[in-house]
Amino acid sequence: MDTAFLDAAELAGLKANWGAISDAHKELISTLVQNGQTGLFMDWDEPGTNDTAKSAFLESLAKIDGNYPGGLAGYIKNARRLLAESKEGKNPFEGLTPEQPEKVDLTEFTADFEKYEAIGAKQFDKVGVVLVAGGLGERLGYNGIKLDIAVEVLESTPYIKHYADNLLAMQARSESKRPVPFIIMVSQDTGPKTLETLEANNYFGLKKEQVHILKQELVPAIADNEGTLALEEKYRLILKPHGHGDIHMLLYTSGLAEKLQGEGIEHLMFIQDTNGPSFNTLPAAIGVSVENNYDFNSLAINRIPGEAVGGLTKLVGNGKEMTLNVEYNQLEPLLKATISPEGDVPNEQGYSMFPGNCNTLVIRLASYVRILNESQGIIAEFVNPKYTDETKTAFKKPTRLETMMQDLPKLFGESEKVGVTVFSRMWSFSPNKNNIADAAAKVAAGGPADASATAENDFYAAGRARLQVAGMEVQEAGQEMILGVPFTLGPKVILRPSFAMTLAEGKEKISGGSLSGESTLIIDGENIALENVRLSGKSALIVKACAGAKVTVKGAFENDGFELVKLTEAERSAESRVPEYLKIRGYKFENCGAAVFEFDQPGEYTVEA
Ligand code: UGB
Repeated sequence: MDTAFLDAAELAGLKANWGAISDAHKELISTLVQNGQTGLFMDWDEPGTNDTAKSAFLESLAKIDGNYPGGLAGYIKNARRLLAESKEGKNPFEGLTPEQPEKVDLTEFTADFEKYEAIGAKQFDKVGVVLVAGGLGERLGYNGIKLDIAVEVLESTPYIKHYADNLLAMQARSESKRPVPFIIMVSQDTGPKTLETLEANNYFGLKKEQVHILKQELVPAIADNEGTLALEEKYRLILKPHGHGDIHMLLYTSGLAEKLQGEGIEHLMFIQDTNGPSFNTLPAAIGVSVENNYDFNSLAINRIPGEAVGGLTKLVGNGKEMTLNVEYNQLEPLLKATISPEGDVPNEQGYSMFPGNCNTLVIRLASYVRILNESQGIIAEFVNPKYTDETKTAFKKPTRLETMMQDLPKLFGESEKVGVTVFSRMWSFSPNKNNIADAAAKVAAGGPADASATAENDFYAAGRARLQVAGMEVQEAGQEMILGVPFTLGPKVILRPSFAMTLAEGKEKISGGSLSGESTLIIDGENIALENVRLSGKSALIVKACAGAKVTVKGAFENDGFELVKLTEAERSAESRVPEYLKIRGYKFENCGAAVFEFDQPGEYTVEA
């Protein structure tokens, strides 16, 4: 190794410490200096002063170097290229015009919908689920991990349990009964608590071996257009998150994508941490991918103009076309520059011109593995520096490279097929992302709240929809505003995935019956049949049956059910001991006498009111 660089005056301190540095670290320092990073090693203290901080610093550099394909030198090279393009003001969509992507419209529960569900349901043992859960959810302002938040508060089911229940239901329905691989991406912010939750709850009934935890690492912040890595203080880098696109890199570097392919998995479904309805869409979305030969299937909703979800477009021009998500901050400028001088305005139906990205993705594993091998899993990094002025020579604060998981198709060629499947909103997309105050402001501005209360609302709405499709009469109650966020009072319906994963299953198990506007129905168990079940007023019925317990439920039930109770200001305050998952929605339910029937032994039972 050429160590002539050590003779520079500002590296005298480093030179004095050189003898105590390992060969691997020496090599890395030399590479970094060659890549313009002398600043990282300037003014080192004499040996004997701050030695622990020096070794920790070198260890952290080595760790980051090892985690990023191409190492730190690769990261710096990519940063310089992207920063130069950003300085130039290069328009990423130069020469491209947005058109409608290839779409399958499943916003209605038609025969087509059921056809796709039937195809998808046959694939349950060929699907893996990938959950990206490395984000802290700053917009929500929740103190723990988002996976621990309850998706509904009648039984307070955390998101992670709801997802695990769906995996168990998929397994129970597949011929092979093979465990569905569950890949969870965590970060240093979310990793320890995610593991703690899984361990404390016995992996929610999943086998430990089917759960694969991948940890995304932070990346170094960049101080200037030359790609100089930024220091927090001497011997400490500033580190920042690299975005949800890290999942691709981790599935590549861990070898997991290839391993799962070898084990017969054909599709991966990628979901976000707090989008409860994702699994409603899984059977039909897989069916669409299979039937239409999609390598990449983006699940979408009819987007409201201005909504903070990307727009899915087919970009045509420069002799090519590709279907891509145009992120919400880039959509308006693109539309103005091309097809809509007025920008992101509503169409005749009141929707944005392009479907909105739910960031639920179904990817065909064979094409995915090939793309990962070609790209080392580094998917379309971008940089978004905030410059101090229009000369674009300095940043307001250090920036970093980022990636988004929905950008994978940027690496596709002509032979890869990308499509979009549009679902109704309550069925597919109701993320829990905003705190009450921000949610109320969004509602006041005419947009969706994407908050805890609306996520719970839609959870029940999807249950109601399944009952209606099965022929039950369901009266919908009015809405109540809770701290500026709308909540539909009922009926509150939870049909656990153990009971039904497809519409056809619901139809098989439910005949007739009616639910009044404020009633509650919770059904959990594969072999439960509802025969003309009627709930009036606020009545609530809860039936749970273990595997092997066959239960027929009939008749009219009457009781005082559940009461919605709004939290007082004192209860919502930081000092109050009310659980945080209730504070972030502003209400709770009180059980005033729900009828509960639980069967934990196999057998045949009838419940009759
Ligand atoms: N996430 C990670 O796992 N790691 C990270 O470094 C960052 C996030 P956000 P975002 O559904 O409303 C996306 O922050 O990025 C996980 C789409 O880009 O909630 O602003 C995190 O834990 C956008 O097109 O969302 O926007 C969470 O599970 C639109 O679809 C997930 O990534 C939007 O989501 C999303 O992170 C939306």
